[in-house]
Amino acid sequence: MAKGITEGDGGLVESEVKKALSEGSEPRDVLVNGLIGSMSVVGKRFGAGDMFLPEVLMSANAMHKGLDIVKPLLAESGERTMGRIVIGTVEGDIHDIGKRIVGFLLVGNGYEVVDIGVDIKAETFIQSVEEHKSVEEHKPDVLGMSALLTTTMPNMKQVIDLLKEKGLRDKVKIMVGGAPLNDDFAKSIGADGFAPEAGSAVELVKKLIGS
Ligand code: B1M
Repeated sequence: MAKGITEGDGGLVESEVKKALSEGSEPRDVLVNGLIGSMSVVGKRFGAGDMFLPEVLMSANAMHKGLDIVKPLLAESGERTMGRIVIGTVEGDIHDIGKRIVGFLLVGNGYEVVDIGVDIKAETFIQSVEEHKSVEEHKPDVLGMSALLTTTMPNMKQVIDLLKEKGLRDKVKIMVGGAPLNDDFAKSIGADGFAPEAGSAVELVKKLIGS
């Protein structure tokens, strides 16, 4: 799996994921230790200048081949809907791997997840919270925002400020995440919580909506 992801070979990732599952590995284990673990190697190499953007993109695409297999299995293991989470990556930011993983784990833990995509404008996040005015009628218990760029982090505050302006802030809990964020930043923008990785995002949601 690691070889497939680091070399951007989606076919290899797909066959290794299937093999691991058929040999009895748990979908969550394949996700966390196989796919996420391998992608973090790519992240480190990219950060160290040992990999370049086109290669990283190929790795990301290869990882998605594995995610697509694991996602429905995580969904199956969820027993019931414990709450609805709308999740998206903020405006100007197209990173979606981490956000998708957070979504998959939430689904696997019984939550309904509506992933509204990447490069999402503040107004679109707001529409998802407004009752009866939602673009897709998905009024959430938790609004999750992801940002991977220091330059797009401030766009999270824009969303929260707009919610306040429209008198909607108390209608939804807000969770933020993404590698450049931390607790202090989350507090400073008025979010209800920050999750450093997908597992803690599930725990945070449980805490926020008491489920
Ligand atoms: Co980009 N990129 N990238 N990139 N990229 C980073 C983030 C960067 C740190 C790389 C570096 O320089 N070392 C850097 C940001 C620097 C900064 O702002 N400080 C960077 C840059 C600069 C850029 C571009 C500007 C590069 C360019 O064009 N010159 C460009 C920006 C495009 C844009 O968004 N407008 C860009 C583009 C890309 C690709 C398209 C090539 C690709 C994204 C593909 C995709 O997502 N479909 C990409 C990738 C893959 C990366 C790295 C290598 C890996 C990110 C990733 O997927 N990690 C990244 C370097 C790195 O992280 N070391 C980098 C794996 C993922 C599982 O982890 O996303 O952290 P992560 O998610 C975790 C947690 O953060 C948390 O849980 C997840 C799972 O545990 N989490 C949440 C995330 N969201 C959450 C939401 C929550 C809760 C938890 O609640 C709502």
